[in-house]
Amino acid sequence: MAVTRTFSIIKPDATRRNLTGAVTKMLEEAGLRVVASKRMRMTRDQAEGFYAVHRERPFFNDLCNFMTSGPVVVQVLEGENAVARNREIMGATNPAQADEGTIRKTYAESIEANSVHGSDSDENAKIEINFFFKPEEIVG
Ligand code: IDP
Ligand code: MG
Repeated sequence: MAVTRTFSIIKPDATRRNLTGAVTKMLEEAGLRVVASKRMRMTRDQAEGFYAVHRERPFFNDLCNFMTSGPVVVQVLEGENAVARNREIMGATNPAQADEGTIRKTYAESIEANSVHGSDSDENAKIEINFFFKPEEIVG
C-alpha cells in the first residue's frame, strides 16, 4: 500500500463543541498524520464551490448554511491508503448507521452536522486539497 494524502474538514458542529483536538486524536490514532491544518470560516462561495457536486440535492442549501455557520479546521492527512483509512475512521454519513468507535458515531449530532468531511477518492482528494491549500502550506 502506498502512502497517500486525503483532505479532511472538522465541521462547525465539532469546533463549536471544542472537539478539534479530540477528532484529530482519533485521526492520528488511526495512523493518519496531519501535514497541513488551518482554522478558517468558509465563505458562502467556498462552501458552494466545495460542495458543487451536491448542488442539485435537496439538502444543498442547508448544508452550505451549516458549513458557513462557524469555524472549520481544514486539514491534509497523510498515511497508508489515506482516503480509505480516513473514511473508515469517520464512519457512515448518517451517525445512526456509523460503526462503534468511528468519529461520527462518537461525536456527530445528525446526518448533516456529522463532525467531519473526508475525500472519497484519490482524484477528489487532490482537487479538494488544492481548493484550500497552497503547496507550500503542506509540510510532510
Ligand atoms: P460524506 O460526507 O459521507 O461523503 P456526502 O453524501 O458526500 O457524504 O454528503 C456530503 C455532506 O452533506 C454530508 O457529510 C452531510 O453533512 C450532508 N448530507 C448528506 N446527506 C444528507 C441528508 O440526507 N440530509 C442532510 N444533510 C446531508
Ligand atoms: Mg462526500
